[in-house]
Amino acid sequence: PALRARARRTLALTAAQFTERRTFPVTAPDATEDFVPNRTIRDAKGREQLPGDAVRAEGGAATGDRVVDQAYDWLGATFDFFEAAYRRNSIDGAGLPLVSTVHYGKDYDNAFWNGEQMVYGDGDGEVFLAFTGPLDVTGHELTHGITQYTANLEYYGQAGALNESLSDVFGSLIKQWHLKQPADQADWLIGEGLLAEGVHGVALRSMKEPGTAYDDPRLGKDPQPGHMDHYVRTSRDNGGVHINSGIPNHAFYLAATGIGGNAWEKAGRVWYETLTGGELSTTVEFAAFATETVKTAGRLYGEDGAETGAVRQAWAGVGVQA
Ligand code: ASN
Ligand code: ZN
Repeated sequence: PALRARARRTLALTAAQFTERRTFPVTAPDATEDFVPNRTIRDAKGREQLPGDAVRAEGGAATGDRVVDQAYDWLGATFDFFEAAYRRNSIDGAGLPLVSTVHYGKDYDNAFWNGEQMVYGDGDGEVFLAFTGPLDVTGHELTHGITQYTANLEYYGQAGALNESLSDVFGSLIKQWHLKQPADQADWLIGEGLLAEGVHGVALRSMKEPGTAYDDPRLGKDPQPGHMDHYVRTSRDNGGVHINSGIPNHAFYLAATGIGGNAWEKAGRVWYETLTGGELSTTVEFAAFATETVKTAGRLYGEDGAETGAVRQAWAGVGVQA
């Protein structure tokens, strides 16, 4: 895959590739403007020390360590998605090198963006499998980097829940794009395949039905609301950033399925331009974010456009006044 990706980027496009690229309507195909990722995978070898030893650089051969190679491939898929769908060149829009450290800690049950790079635990094998497995988890963490370089949303309360939701939105869109699934065929799950066998659940979160992803003695029940009526006021989890993100997550699901077609094309573009457009305050709350998505949709598709109507309805559907 590395070789193929390199060849595609450095050689002139064939007619078939030209056509393939044309399926993304956002930019004119231009081989000379192709962006190229610069990935490094590092290995913490079971310690909680960053950044760890470099084990695979851009263009390097597969290592045979499934976790290393998966991290490399999913970084590539995520980079390719932002280029193809929104013509974005990496996390900062200017080709920032992508660094991921794997095998972080022992039985470490999480993955995160630390402000500079992505970090993945192997999971404990009892509740969680390796966090490098699901593509949307990599998409989620890398999107935290994009948010940091753009709207820089405070990681607390409603702004934090929006920060979390944007990572879920683009994490899911990357997976949908990779699988070529239109909105009505996608599972809208985050972290499907991450839960070990025997855990009663399907994923970490569900954008389609927040609150239904798992219910297991070891994990508790998925705490996400999908409507403002069930907004959770808590000081835990940075004011519920991974909890109340269910509300804007579900709004995105409603907008994307209301519009129809491929979610990354229209609904995704509205959310992407809202995130990167420079109009959001770092402490923006749900209502102001919703208003901004409606403005963005109006600009892209017309104030009376069906797409804009779907965005308005989506926020109304989760009890947020846009
Ligand atoms: N996986 C989590 C996230 O990206 C880690 C965290 O809460 N910082 O949101
Ligand atoms: Zn997150």
